[in-house]
Amino acid sequence: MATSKKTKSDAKHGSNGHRWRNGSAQTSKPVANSDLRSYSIPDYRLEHPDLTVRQAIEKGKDGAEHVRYEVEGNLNAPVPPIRDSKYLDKKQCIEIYRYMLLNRKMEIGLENLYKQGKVVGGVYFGLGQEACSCASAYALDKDDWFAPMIRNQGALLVRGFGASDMMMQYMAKADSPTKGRDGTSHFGDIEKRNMVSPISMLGDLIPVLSGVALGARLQGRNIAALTWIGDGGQSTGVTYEGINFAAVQNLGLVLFVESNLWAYSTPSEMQYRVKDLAERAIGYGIPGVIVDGTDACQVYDAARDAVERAHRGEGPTLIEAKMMRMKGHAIHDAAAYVPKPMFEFWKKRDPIARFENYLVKEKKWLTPKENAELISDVERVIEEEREIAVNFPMPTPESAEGGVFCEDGCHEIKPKYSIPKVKKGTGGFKQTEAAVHLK
Ligand SMILES: Cc1ncc(C[n+]2csc(CCOP(=O)(O)OP(=O)(O)O)c2C)c(N)n1
Ligand SMILES: [Mg+2]
Repeated sequence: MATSKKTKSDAKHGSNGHRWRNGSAQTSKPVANSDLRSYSIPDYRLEHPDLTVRQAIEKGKDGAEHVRYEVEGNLNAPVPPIRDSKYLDKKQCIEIYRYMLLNRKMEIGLENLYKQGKVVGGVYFGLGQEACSCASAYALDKDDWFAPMIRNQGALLVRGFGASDMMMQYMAKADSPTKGRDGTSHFGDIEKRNMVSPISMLGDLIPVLSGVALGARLQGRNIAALTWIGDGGQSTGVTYEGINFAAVQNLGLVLFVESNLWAYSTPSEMQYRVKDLAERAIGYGIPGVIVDGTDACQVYDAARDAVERAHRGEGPTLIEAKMMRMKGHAIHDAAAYVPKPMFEFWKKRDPIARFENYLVKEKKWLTPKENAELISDVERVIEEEREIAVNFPMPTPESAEGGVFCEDGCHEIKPKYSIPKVKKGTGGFKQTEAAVHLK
């Protein structure tokens, strides 16, 4: 139970006001048992890392104060096994593994293109988050919708984009999804792949995806609308508004909170005080689930359950995926502020290495030879896609004047599923009684 006593650990971690995430520094009056409510947040993880990051302030030789982060906890904990999926069979697991490899190798390719000076702007990576991006998107049905964030390039591969699309986009080539008008990930595909373009303002995709689910419902369909938000981005007001809207309207929003421990250089300890972000679901009145974001089977199962809830018209689900952002914010950020032992801890939990071990050694669903062939096939595909992308021309200067203003039918919005049904007689409004005034 909570206590008002100052504990030893409070004093020790006082430098940034951080206290352990168990509310131990709060005071509360005793409450009668009948007043207590209980909620449950299913936690699929087979491991609960107990690492804590704290801020330390040091004085340099020049007398100036420098901020640095330290990590505490059991850094030598054994790596947990992959949890068997309730749903995935051998073929599906291998397919997800292949997408994760494509995701990883495409991003290595992008990093190389950047270093060769071929990329216009920056490059973002989802290193360490491939299971979260790929296995969640894999759980969608064809008619479902999704909207990726910067770390979810793997989801685009799952939904049918080629690595060359992303490569051309970063190089601003003429045949890129935005025809060279954007150098990063701001593109969608509402025609074929049901993909809403990423919005840079963190959290804004959540109400948009809720709106997509509402639009589909007005056309007679309950669909799942999947998007992701970071552990930093979930602090925004629009996140609350979007989830709450989906909650009260019972819309099929499937929201992955990517708890990757950092938001730029801010550790999650300085973003929120709840122990787990899935607890926020209680406040919204919707189900919340915790998964190990480095375990593709757990990610898939939680996503699939949420997708099926959405299809049944039962409303949104918040899934917190715990993992670590294994690179800096983008290519310009060396992440020097991250304590090295944290990288070492999470490197041992590499989602691809663990899934490989699961498929080859534990399940024996792939022989070492088949695995080596699969990896070299992925490398061949990425190399071919890279060649296509690199050799494609840049847009012609004249093309800049096209696609700026609307031309006839240039972005006609048609109902995707059917014409919305509007009840007769709902066009006007009834004269109601005057408002009630309490005296
Ligand atoms: C509303 C808003 N505030 C700030 C930013 C600038 N910004 C872009 S990414 C980022 C950090 C995001 O961290 P997190 O949400 O944890 O996602 P991660 O990068 O870890 O995947 C910030 C502050 C923004 N894009 N939108
Ligand atoms: Mg983050």
